[in-house]
Amino acid sequence: MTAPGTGGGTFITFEGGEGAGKSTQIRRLAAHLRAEAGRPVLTTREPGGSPRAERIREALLAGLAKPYGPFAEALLFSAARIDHLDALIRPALVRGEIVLCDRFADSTRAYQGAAGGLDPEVLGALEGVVVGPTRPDLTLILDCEPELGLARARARRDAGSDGAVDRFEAEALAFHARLRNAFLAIAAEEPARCAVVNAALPADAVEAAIRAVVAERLPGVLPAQTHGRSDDRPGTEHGDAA
Ligand code: Z5A
Repeated sequence: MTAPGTGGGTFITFEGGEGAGKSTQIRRLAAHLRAEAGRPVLTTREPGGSPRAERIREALLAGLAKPYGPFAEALLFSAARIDHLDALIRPALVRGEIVLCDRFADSTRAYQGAAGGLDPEVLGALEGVVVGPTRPDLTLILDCEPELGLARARARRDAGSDGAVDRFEAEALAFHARLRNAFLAIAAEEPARCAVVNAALPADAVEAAIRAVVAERLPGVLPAQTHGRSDDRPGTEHGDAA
């Protein structure tokens, strides 16, 4: 069940477009797993996760690499990923923990590859070098219309203190449509690893769907009888980056 390169741990990634609900659902699944799975759960995110990778995140989301093109951006995302894997993800997996990561290598394929125009062969080679054997056991692709995700992200921004639109959110709708198709294509190419979840549904329904997928695909992780919704309380096992 556990993928090679993940030690004794379990590596689950969340992917999808902006505002699809990845952060929301990671919090909910983490709370549930902490209550039910009996193993430590680490939540983290990309770009970022480790202190050095978080510094690269700031530069990327501020758009500092954009003028250099998608290959330079892919290299910077990769540099952040190397540190994140070495400093946080691999040690946690070796300790036997469940790692829930908000975005991972599929985001590079979708954003810098399919939507950004970078050659898939170049990206594939880069991913092989950067990720090596540490592949996710399960990737949940949260899918919804880009208009809906962007509206959610906008509403969250309007309601909060952070009014900044980041480098990727500012792209045209056609870019976000290409992204959606790219994530769906990844799921179609790798059905054993990926599961598409309808993220347009209310958050409780999305949570129930995710629990069902986790129970079915990773039966050793989540007891099958505990599908239902959690109370969304945040976990406290680690200083969560996501
Ligand atoms: N990027 C890249 O280009 N290449 C790479 O290799 C990697 C990343 C790793 C990271 O931004 C950016 O980096 C990202 C891709 C690029 N592009 N952008 N922008 P980020 O981490 O800041 O943002 P994000 O990953 O796109 O996440 P997000 O915008 O924060 O969205 P989310 O986590 O999917 O959604 P959320 O925060 O859970 O929910 C958004 C709002 O909707 C919030 O108010 C929720 O309460 C609400 N919500 C959530 N679910 C629902 C449902 N089901 N119904 C109604 N409302 C909901």
